[in-house]
Amino acid sequence: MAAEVSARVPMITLDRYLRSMRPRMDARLGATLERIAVAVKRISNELAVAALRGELGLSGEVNVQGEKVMKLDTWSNDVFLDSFAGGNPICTLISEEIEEPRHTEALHAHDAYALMFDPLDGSSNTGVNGSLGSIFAVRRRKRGHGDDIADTLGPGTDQIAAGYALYGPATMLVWTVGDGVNAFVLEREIGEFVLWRERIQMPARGKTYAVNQANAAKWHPGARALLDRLTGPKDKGGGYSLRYCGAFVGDFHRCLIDGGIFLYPGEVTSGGQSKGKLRLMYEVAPLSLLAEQAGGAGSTGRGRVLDLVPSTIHERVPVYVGSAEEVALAE
Ligand code: AFP
Repeated sequence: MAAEVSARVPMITLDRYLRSMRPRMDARLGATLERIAVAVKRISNELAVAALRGELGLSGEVNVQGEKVMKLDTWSNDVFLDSFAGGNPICTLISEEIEEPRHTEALHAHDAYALMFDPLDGSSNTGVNGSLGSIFAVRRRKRGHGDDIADTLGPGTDQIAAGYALYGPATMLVWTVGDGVNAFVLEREIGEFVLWRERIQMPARGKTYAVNQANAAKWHPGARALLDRLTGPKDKGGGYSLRYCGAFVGDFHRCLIDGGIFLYPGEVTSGGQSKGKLRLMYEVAPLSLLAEQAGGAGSTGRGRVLDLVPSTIHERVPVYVGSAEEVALAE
């Protein structure tokens, strides 16, 4: 009896997909996504063997945010920096792990880009083989290149691309260039990202919420009221289940596929301000763009995330992101 052929035909690889988008998309943006894909493959491979190579644990450094840096944070950051060391079209790199932006000269000022990224999101999960991610966004340098980056500090609507890698049982690359959200899975046998779903639509409502509930006593009362509502009786709009993995990417991905909400409310300070933990430019704004592109929403609790203008590259904000209904309820 003839052997069954189980390979999926056709297999749409990332480069093939990007080539098919060329009439609609700037080729340099496509090249940027391909370079990100290579960085993600390198990180994915390293994460798979890091425990055996003794690469887990703290590096002994503290980053610009005052957080203890894991060895794999530094390594993943170096992979991203290395992938874009040649400049063109990316002439500015902004990372969670470096205080100041890195610049190279752009060959073409009219399409010089800035890339902002969190190279290893959820890095406290490294020691327990939990979900991890990388998050990125691309913005156009409106004034060409140079170290005055005021032109990249616009609202999140300025992002021309955003996405994330999820290092879970499978490595996924999920991205948008402002025309829907597409997800690719790393097919390890051929070493290529292969299309899994295109134009993903987030359910308008989900059944789960993701939050570090242990912080509830420090939140704004409005955030606690939201929690009461989500955990209250089903016939009063509650009945949600809690799912929290400690990596923004992992929790967001669940919302993207199954619906629901991720929230990291601000802590109320002595001055009455709501102080967020997650970073606007390379965590909250990119995932909010993906949420909107998939029919969901991203809010600070007081307004649309994508309308927020950062005052610094490492600014932190409260966030409520996910299905449209739950985010509207949060607001
Ligand atoms: P790192 O990227 O520094 O590892 O931080 C993880 C994170 O920013 C985000 O991915 C999680 O959702 C959130 O922090 C977890 O924070 P808590 O540990 O306070 O719940």
